[in-house]
Amino acid sequence: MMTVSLADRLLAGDSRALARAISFVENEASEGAEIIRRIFTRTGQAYLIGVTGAPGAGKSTLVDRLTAAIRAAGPTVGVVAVDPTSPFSGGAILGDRVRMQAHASDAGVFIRSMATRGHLGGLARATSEVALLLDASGKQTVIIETVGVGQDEVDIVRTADVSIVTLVPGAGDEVQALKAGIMEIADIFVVNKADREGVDRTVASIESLQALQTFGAGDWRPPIVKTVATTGEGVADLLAAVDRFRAHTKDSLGSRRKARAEFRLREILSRRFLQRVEDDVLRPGEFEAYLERIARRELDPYSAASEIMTRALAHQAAGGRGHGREGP
Ligand SMILES: Nc1nc2c(ncn2[C@@H]2O[C@H](COP(=O)(O)OP(=O)(O)OP(=O)(O)O)[C@@H](O)[C@H]2O)c(=O)[nH]1
Ligand SMILES: [Mg+2]
Repeated sequence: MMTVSLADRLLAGDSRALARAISFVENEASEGAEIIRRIFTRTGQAYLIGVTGAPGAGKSTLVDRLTAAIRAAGPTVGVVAVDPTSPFSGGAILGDRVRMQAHASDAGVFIRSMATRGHLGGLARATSEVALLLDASGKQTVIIETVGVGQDEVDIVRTADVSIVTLVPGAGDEVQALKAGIMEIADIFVVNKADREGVDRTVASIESLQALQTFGAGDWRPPIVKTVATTGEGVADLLAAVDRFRAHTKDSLGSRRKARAEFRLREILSRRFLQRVEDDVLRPGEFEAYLERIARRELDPYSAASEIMTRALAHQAAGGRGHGREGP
């Protein structure tokens, strides 16, 4: 089968095979799932760095600098970025071209931007699967850049081996607004655009939120690193913070990866289960009919779910024949 040789070439570090496999995953083609199946047991070698933050915070610029700094230290780097089609980056394609140029002569770097299209859940899955492909292809560090808006993307970053949250000066209100989310996911804070006014106020507002948290003796207290991504200032400090975090969490990496496994498995299971229900258990149009009844308040969603579950189990017990009990 074609995916066998593609997977083999990818595992051998062939970057054209990698690019091809990424396209399958991105397009949600069946070959993508097949390749993931083939390579999965060979993954888990790469250290996964998640970078999130508001649109235009300078994440891509920072990731480029970080990539260069990591390469200078030795390890190979794969980057998967969810670049929204924003006025900052000019969209994924342009973003890719500009970014690849900076590392064009370096075979140890592979950068891929994912276009934001379709549903976010699918994008989050595709992003984490591309990270797997980069890992399988031998990239020792994999950086995932996402815009921290959707829950799915936050989940992806949360389950990286280290999560970097990028803020910018003058984002005091933003810190407040995001506080529940970011305080929970940040292992390292970056205040980028430190060449701008208000850096210290932003640092202080993060610190005041940290003051409300309780840190035990051996607990990691997320450091706050000031950077100017455009010049590279502070990037060495950021890399040092990543290395310190990595050393600090050496023993708990397993539980972090288990959380990632849980996210992955639950996501696949619920998607598959739903697909199965829609394809095999319900007749065409029936799912829609449930939705309409719920919208009209004739049926509550809990009862609808119970009914569908019961029908799915009956369908299973009957050896997968027919459409369960007669529908609504
Ligand atoms: N002054 C200043 N500008 C910066 C700095 N870092 C990035 N920028 C600029 O900010 C703009 C956005 O940078 P990006 O790296 O594309 O930001 P991003 O967070 O990846 O943006 P999206 O992916 O579109 O959300 C660009 O014009 C950068 O040149 C910085 O440290 N200082
Ligand atoms: Mg970007």
